[in-house]
Amino acid sequence: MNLETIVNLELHPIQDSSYIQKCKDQLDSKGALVMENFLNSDTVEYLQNEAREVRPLAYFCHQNHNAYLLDPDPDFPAEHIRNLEQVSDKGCITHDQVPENSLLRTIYEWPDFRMFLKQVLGELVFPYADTLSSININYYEQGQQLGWHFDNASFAVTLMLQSPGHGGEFEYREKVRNSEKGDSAFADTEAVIKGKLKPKTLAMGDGALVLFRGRNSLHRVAPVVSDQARILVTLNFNTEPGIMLSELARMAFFGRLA
Ligand SMILES: O=C(O)CCC(=O)C(=O)O
Ligand SMILES: [Fe+2]
Repeated sequence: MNLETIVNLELHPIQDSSYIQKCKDQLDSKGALVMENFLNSDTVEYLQNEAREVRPLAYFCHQNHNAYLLDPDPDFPAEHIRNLEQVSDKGCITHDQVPENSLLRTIYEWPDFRMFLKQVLGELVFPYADTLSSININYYEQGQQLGWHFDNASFAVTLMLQSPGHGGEFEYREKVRNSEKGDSAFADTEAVIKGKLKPKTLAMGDGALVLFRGRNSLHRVAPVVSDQARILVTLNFNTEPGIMLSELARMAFFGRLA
């Protein structure tokens, strides 16, 4: 399979050092990089069909969590922003359920793509050592959402396969906290979640590749309103080899460990 026919290398010359630098500058200054039409339209159509075919295998989870993705802190009341519960519910197809010959695997394993990520992120990228976590297809169906949170991981790499008709926007506010300095930023976190500080919306069309730094940016996927699901692939990497996703996270998101 020729990668030139899968991704739009004319628009996104990911092997070109000046293009790589431009992407890095954008990610470093904005905390997010949206590469619209990264996938060619035939690839989008192929992957949408594939995602619809495997949809019956998806595990749908429903979780309550706080914005910090930590166990509740008993020093604060339940309604304090430290502990205030957010709701997340979505379906997920795991790496082992992605068809063997899927173009998602081709892209994920493509050495030039890995090299591009490594240079733009300034971090090493390795696949997960467990069988479930490297490539995930996520379905947000009518009424489903991802609650406000800060990521544990320092970066996320996603491919938008099908944007929802209504709702399902990716909303965020950059640099709310400084986790490296142990700053939880309760006041601003509460202001965003309670609607007093307005978030931005990150627009992403079908076929967009998105790089996002979510550790200090508060973000969510708003509830999907239309009956057209939001289908988004997460391409998951570690900065070290041999790492598995925690058992707690695998049970929560996939309903099984292997
Ligand atoms: O669905 C998305 O666009 C982002 C998902 C996300 O924020 C996450 O998985 O932590
Ligand atoms: Fe996130």
